[in-house]
Amino acid sequence: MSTTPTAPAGAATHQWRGVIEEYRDHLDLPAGTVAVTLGEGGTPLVRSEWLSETGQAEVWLKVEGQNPTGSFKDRGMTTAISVAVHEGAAACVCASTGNTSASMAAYAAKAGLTPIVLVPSGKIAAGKMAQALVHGAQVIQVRGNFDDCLRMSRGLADHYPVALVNSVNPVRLEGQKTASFEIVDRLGDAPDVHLLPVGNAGNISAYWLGYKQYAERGRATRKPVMRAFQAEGAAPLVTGRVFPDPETKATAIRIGNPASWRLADAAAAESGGGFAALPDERILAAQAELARRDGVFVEPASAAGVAGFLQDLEQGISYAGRQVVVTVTGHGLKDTATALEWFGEVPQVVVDADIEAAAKAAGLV
Ligand code: AN7
Repeated sequence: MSTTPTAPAGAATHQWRGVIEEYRDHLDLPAGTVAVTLGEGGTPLVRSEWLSETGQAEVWLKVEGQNPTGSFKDRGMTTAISVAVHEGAAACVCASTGNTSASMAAYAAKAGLTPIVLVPSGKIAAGKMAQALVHGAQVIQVRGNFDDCLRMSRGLADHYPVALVNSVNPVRLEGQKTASFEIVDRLGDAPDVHLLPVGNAGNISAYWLGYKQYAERGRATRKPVMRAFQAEGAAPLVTGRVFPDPETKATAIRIGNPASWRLADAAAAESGGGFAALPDERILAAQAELARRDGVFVEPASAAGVAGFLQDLEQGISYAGRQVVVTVTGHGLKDTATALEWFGEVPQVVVDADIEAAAKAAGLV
């Protein structure tokens, strides 16, 4: 009999083992599921002095870009791919605005599954496309948006022998809810408020599931208010209506008809929270300011929680004295093209190989 060890024999006991082994007792997975892991989870909770001062609050960033493929998707992909392997799948499929496909491709590679990816043509960031291709995915670009891709992805899984690993697969939420566990384990209890971006709405649903379970199991004494943000051009949860042609520079959340709409509405309602929309300019400004003030470089969509916090303050919503966690969902290196647009023309300071010239260019003299 062969078993797949998830850590080398003799590894230090404090070495993080990935979310399945760290939290298996709290996850609803088939008995005997062997973890396909890249060491996801265990991401930093970084205190933001800038946002704390601005809001007279205690604000923490849950930095999900530190996951193996650079986004929170890895938490749900370790569970989805592990269960797909357990059930005997040979291939897997997902629709994606980029991060799910990057993550699925990596975990499929690790597991020896064939990854098939459906993405909206021309609408995913270059870094994410590179990840999917480099990990060996069959990338199919669809003339349509994410919602079309998801419909096709479901159809392929219905008619062909491929496992669907979008977050409509509940096993994805099992993995993603571990972010709530980590936050409670680190802070000692649930925060007062949790802010995050929302697109297809799997993540807010998973966080809420995690917070509820930890409270039920006595690991937390309370549950946070869940408040989530969309781009104005793709804001179905805010308006209550499908966006047939979603549009935003935050391509990760360019989604007009979220699959987990009902669960997201329930999370907002049960927690006493809600949804708000942001203009792209606010999202991009928050991305830039977060990078400069806190040293945390996130992709545009990932800054929506930060932009939402600032917009709320401007609109008179007070966070004073509250403990607030903001999830920043993915790494800034995923989409350098949009980030460099901050500068218009990218600054090019070129000097001769001369110390004086560098000192002058740097403004030291
Ligand atoms: C960085 O990759 O939907 O509300 O196909 O990549 O759980 O969808 C990505 C979503 C937020 C929204 N931030 O999360 C996909 C995809 C980033 C993201 C979201 C996404 P959900």
